[in-house]
Amino acid sequence: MTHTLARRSALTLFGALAFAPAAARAATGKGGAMPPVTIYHLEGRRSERIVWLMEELGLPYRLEFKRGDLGASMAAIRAINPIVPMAPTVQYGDQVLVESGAIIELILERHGGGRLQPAKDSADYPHHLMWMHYAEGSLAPRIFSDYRAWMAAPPTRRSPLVDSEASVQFAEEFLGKHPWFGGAEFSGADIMMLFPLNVGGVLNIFDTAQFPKVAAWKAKVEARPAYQRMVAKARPGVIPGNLPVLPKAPSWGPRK
Ligand SMILES: N[C@@H](CCC(=O)N[C@@H](CS)C(=O)NCC(=O)O)C(=O)O
Repeated sequence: MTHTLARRSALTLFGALAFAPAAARAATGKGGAMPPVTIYHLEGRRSERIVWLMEELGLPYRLEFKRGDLGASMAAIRAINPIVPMAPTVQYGDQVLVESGAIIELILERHGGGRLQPAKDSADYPHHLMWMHYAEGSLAPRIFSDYRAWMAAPPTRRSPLVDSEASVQFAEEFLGKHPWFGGAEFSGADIMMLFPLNVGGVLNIFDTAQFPKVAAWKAKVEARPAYQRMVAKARPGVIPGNLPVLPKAPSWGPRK
């Protein structure tokens, strides 16, 4: 009890609390009433995924961050998640959760009412599930490890291992055959895939000009009203603490 009160008063120190318009409504889904959800957020980071998801579903949430101040936003995360203070950290009822993919799956399974994921027995479901996991399991780690390698010393030949460029090429080829990472319909997989594809392009870890289908898909998802609402609430100004951009996007050409 004391702990809860202390936490609550600490949170009131943070200026940028935002509430979804639907917050007053009871949240129900397949799994019944949703417990209170607080999204601990860093602007421009992966926590945007959860805000976007909740906006797509019209579910209530409390958004916790200090505008333009990564240190203060991080302090709020650390207060409830001191060992792995990561964004997103989500308070779901009395549980503290990390891993954006798992949080998205949880919300969809329990409160999505069948929205934003293909039917389990459909041909699209395996694709949806693969991209849900590919985003953080394969793509993001390669983007960030290649970024670190190129910042330290640009390699002179292509690694025989699967690199960022090949990881994006795989996505490009899928989008040549399907409109969304969820298959025929927009799904949670599209929400998962945007962050690494955005970061990789912005930081010049791959050359966006080589991937026109990814570029067209990105324009389509960013035009969604729920995405725009997320931007207005969760990224209201300049993104603080951006990493330095690589001078030139490495390009080895398509992996055969
Ligand atoms: N796989 C995790 C990654 C979370 C993560 O690393 N988030 C970054 C922000 S985009 C973070 O909190 N970095 C702070 C740090 O690693 O200290 C997820 O998808 O939620």
